[in-house]
Amino acid sequence: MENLENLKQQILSNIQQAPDVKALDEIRVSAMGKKGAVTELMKGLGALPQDEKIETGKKLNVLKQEIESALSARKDALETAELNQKLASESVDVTLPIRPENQGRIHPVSKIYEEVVAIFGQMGFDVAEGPDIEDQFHNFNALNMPANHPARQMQDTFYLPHSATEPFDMDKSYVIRTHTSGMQIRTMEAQKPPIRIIAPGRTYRSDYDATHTPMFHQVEGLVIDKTTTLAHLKGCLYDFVKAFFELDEIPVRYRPSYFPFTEPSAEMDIGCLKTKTELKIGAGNDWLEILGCGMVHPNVLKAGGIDPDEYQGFAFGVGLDRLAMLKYGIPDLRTFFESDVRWLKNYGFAPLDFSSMTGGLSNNGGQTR
Ligand code: 2NM
Repeated sequence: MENLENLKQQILSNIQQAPDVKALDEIRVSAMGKKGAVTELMKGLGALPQDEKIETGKKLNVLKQEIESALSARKDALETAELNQKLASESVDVTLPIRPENQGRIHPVSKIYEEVVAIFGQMGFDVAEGPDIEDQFHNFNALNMPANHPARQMQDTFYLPHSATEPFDMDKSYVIRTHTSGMQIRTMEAQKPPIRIIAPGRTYRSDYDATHTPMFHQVEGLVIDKTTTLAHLKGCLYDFVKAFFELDEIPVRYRPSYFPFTEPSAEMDIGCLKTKTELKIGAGNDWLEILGCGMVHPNVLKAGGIDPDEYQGFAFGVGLDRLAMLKYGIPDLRTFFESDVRWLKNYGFAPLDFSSMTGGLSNNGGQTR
């Protein structure tokens, strides 16, 4: 039985030295497989005399158990080592600074939002943010648009069911706001003049083409005091466009217009030069519509709980997405909301370049956007 001891030493030593799980399995087969060394010895038992058969059989069984436990211990050790190696090679050092080319980007609309808030913030406006879901009073009635008012049909409104159990009734239903004007009403309800706020946010209308998306962004403004006039409106909006386009002078003009919530109402254009390939703002013989505005209608003041004989004010509304297209030369509005990271890499902004009136509005920290 010296042979058996040698065989055991040989197999156990092979097991100890197996470099990986695959080699270990080959050792197992060569010892315990159908034609393995130990299996062959088991087969040979039958030819032995009875007493030797029992003796050798016991030894072989002990040997098999020893081999099996050595195999299993080695397998555990190899698997643990493999896993550790894999974990080590795939580990990420989260404390490393990010590569600039992999850094996230700020969406152009977010950038414009910050810019507009910075400009009006410096003029002393507060920011009023509110719900995307509005009741009909704040979205329409209070804005001088009673039920059946033609302007209510003009707007391609998205209606929400008022109740899951009652039959659908358009006049009782909620809407997702078609403009942020509801916030102007909420502000009038909540505080006494003087009021000086902007209401930025998401707005929704059922419309989709190169210049319209069903969700878009707006900033509306409202100023109310005892002596607020159209001259204040003009001065405020002129300062805004100059600051926004970062120009010392811009030609502007006001065209008469119509909104149910203002009287008189106007649209503001800025001077520009349109060529086949370029749009240059602040010079040239062309005009570009930039925003809508007017003096708040007495009915709107009344709806907000403000006495129109004592107070008056101006309001305006501007589309942020359109401003982003103009300022940063982005041709198709639909691409704004496709969540394409390549688009964002091209048109987005570095995260830490905050817009401010002193630090630079569209400043990019020297990085290309
Ligand atoms: C615009 C154009 C003109 C506007 C009016 C009001 C309110 F609530 F004060 F009456 N909010 N926003 C307004 C006025 C909005 O958007 C093109």
